[in-house]
Amino acid sequence: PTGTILGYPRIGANRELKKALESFWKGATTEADLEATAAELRTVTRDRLAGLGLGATTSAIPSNFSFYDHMLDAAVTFGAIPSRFADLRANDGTVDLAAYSTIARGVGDKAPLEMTKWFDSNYHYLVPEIGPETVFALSSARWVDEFLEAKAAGFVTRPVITGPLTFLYLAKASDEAKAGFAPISRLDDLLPIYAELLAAFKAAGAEWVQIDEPILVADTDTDRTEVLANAARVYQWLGEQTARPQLLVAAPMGSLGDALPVLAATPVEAIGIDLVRGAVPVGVHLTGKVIAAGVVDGHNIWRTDLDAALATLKAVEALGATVAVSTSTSLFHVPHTLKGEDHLGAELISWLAFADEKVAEIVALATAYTEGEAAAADALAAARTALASRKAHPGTNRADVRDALAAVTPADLERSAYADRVAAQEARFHLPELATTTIGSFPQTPEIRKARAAWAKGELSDADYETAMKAEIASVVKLQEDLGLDVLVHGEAERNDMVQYFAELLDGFDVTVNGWVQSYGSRCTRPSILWGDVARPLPMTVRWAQYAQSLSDKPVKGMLTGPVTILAWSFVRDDQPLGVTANQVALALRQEIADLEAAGIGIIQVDEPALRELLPLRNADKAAYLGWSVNSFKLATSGAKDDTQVHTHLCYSEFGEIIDAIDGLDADVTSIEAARSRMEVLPAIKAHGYERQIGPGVWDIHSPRVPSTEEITELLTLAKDSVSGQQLWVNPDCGLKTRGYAETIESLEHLIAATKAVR
Ligand code: THG
Ligand code: ZN
Repeated sequence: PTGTILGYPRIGANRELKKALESFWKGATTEADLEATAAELRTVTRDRLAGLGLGATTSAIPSNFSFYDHMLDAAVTFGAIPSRFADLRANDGTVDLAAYSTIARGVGDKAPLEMTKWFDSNYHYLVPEIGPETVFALSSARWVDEFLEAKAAGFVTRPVITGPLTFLYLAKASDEAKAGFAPISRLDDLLPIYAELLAAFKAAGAEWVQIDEPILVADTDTDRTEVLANAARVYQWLGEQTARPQLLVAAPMGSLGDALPVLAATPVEAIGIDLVRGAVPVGVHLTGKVIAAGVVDGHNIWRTDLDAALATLKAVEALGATVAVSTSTSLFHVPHTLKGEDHLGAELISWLAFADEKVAEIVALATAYTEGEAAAADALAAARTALASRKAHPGTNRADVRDALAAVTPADLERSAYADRVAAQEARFHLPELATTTIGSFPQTPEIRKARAAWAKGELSDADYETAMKAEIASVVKLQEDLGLDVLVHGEAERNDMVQYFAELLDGFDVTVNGWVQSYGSRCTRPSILWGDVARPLPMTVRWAQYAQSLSDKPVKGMLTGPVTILAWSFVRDDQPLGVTANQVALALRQEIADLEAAGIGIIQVDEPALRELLPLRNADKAAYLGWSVNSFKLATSGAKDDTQVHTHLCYSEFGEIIDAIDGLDADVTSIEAARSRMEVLPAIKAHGYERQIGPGVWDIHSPRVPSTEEITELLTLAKDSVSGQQLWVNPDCGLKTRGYAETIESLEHLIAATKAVR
C-alpha cells in the first residue's frame, strides 16, 4: 500500500466497546451480544477507513481489534495462560470471553495479570506470565477469524500482531519459574507458533501481516547486543518460512537506531519506522525494502506539517527504499474524531488531527507523494494555513508568560536548608511522631458526580453547586476529625480529574467533550489539550482549601497536581521543548502556592504520580528528562516559606532509576505506594541516605479489601527498621476516590489504631 496506518482506536467513537464490556461483566448482556457489538464496531471501522481513502483490498486497513488488550490477546493466542487460570480453558485450549475477562480482571483470590504502562504512552497492557512450564500452542482462531470476517465483507486487511520479542521481553516470569528465569529464554519454543500462525493467515488469504516490535526502540534490562542478535535470528527465521504473507515489522514509539540495519538484513519485506520520534536514518541501505514511513504522529493530536512530511518521505526514498506513508504509532493513543468538538472553536480545531483526520492526512500525503503535489493541493494549502495560524496565534507566544519565565533565577529553584525548614514546621504544627494523613481524595459518591454533572450542564446554579460541595467538604473534615487523623484534606469532591480540573482553569488549555482514549481495558481518559502558553488567570483551589481549613484546628492540606503529571496526562504542544511548557505550568502552580499560603494553608501537596511514566525509553535520554522534570517541580514549590510543609505523592514503589530525582525534588514529605510490596523499597531509601520524611502506604487502596489493624501494625514495624519515627508518616497508598465509604472508614480506623500501637 502507498498509505496506511499502524492501527486504529478499538474503543469506538462513542465508547461502544466500553459499554458492551461493562454490561457483559454486569451480566446484563450475553457473550453473543458482546460479540455482536464487537463485530459491528469492526464493520464500522473498516467502512470508515475505506471511506476516508485507505484501499479496501490493498492491505492498507489494519485488523487490530482487541476486546481488552493486545498483549492479553497474544498470551491467549499462544496458550500462555498462568496456571491459576488453567481451569478456565475449554478442552481445545481456547478461552471464551468470560474466561478472557477473568484473566484480565481477576476473581476471588486469583489475581489478574499485572497491568503496566505501554512504553511511555498512557496505555496500560497486561503483563504475560511465562515460565518453563508454559506450553505454547496456537490456542485461538480470533485473529484469523477477524481477517476472514473482513474478507467476507469485501476487504483484504492487514492483521496486526504483537511480535515475539516484544511479547517475551515485556512478559514476566511465572510463579512456577525459578529465580533468574527470563521469559525470552523460551523464544525458540514460541517461534514455531508464530510460523504456524503466519501459515494460517496465508491460507486465509492475507497478503500482509504487521508484526509490532516496539521493544526494539527501548533499552531493556537485557544487553542490547543480545536483543539485536535475537532480532536478527527471529526475522531471518520467520522470513525463511515459505507459507507466509509478506511481513511488515513495525517499530513504533521511538528511533530504531542500530536495529534498523539488523532488520534490513533479514528477508522481511517491510519495516515500519517512527519518523516523529526518530530521524531519517543515515548510512543504511534499504534497497528492496518497503519502508512504512511514520511521518504522521500517532501519539499526539497536532495537524501534520505536510510539506515537512513530504520532504521526509523523499529522504527515505533516497535510501533506496520503496516508501509507504504511515503513522508513527497505532492511532489508539488519540481520540476517534474531531467531529462533535465544535466548542473548541474553528481555529484550534484547524490545528488538530484526531484518528480520522490523521487517516485523511495519510491519504493526502500518499496522493501528493505518488501523483505530485498538485493532486493534493487543497490538503497541502489547508495544512499550511493551519500551521501558520498556530504559529501566529497570540496564545502560543504570550509576552507576559515568556517574561515571567525569563526572570526566573537559579535561586528561585532552591528552598532553605531542610534542617531550617523542619525546625520552622515543627514549631508551627507540633505534629506527633508517625503523623497520620490521607493522600487527598475521598470517595466520589454518585451524589457528588451527579452534582458536578448537573452544574456542568447548567442545571444546577453556581450557588447550589457551591452549597453541595461545601456540605461534602464539611462532612469529610468532620469524618477525619472523628477518626483522629493529624493532617486533614478537603476530599476533592469538586474535581472531575486531577489534571482536567486544572486544565479547565488555566489559560493555554482546552478540554474535549468526547475525546476518549483507552487507558486500560474498558477504562478511558479524556486528556486535555495543552496548546498555548500557560497562565493562571485566577486562583484555582484556594476557596475550597480555605473553607475546609476554617472548619478545623488541625492543618488541612492544599492539593495540587504537579507540572510533569499535568503534561503527561494531556496532549502537549509539540512546538517547544517539554521543559519550557513544564516551567510555564510550574509558574502558575507557584502563584497558586503563594495564594494558598496567604489564605493560611500551611501544608501543600503537589502530586507527581506520572514522574516515572515519562522516563525516556533510551538510557541516553534519561538524565536530560530527569533534569527538566525535577527543575519544574522545584520551580513550582521553592517559593514556599520555611514553615510551609511541602508534600508530594508518587503512585508507585519502584524507585531504582529515579531515586536521585526523588531526592532532588526536595519535598519535605513524600508519600509512595508500599503496601503490596510490603515496604520493600524502604531499605534502599535508607541506604541512599534519604533524610527527609516519607509516607510509605500501609493500605492498598486498589482493592476493596479492608486491612486489619495487625497487618498495618506489622507494616509500620517493618518501616521503622528503616526510617525513624520523626521521618515516618502513616497514610494509604493513594487517593480514596475509587473506594466506598464503608471500607474507607473501617480501614482508616485500623490505620489509626495501628499507629497508636506502634507509637
Ligand atoms: N487522570 C488522567 N490520566 C490518567 C489518570 C488519571 N492516566 C493514568 C492513570 N490515571 C490511568 N488510570 C485510570 C483509572 C481510571 C479510569 C481511567 C484511567 C477510569 N475512567 C472512567 C471510565 O473509563 O469509565 C472515566 C471517568 C470519567 O467519566 O471521567 O475509571 O487519574 N487524566
Ligand atoms: Zn497515588
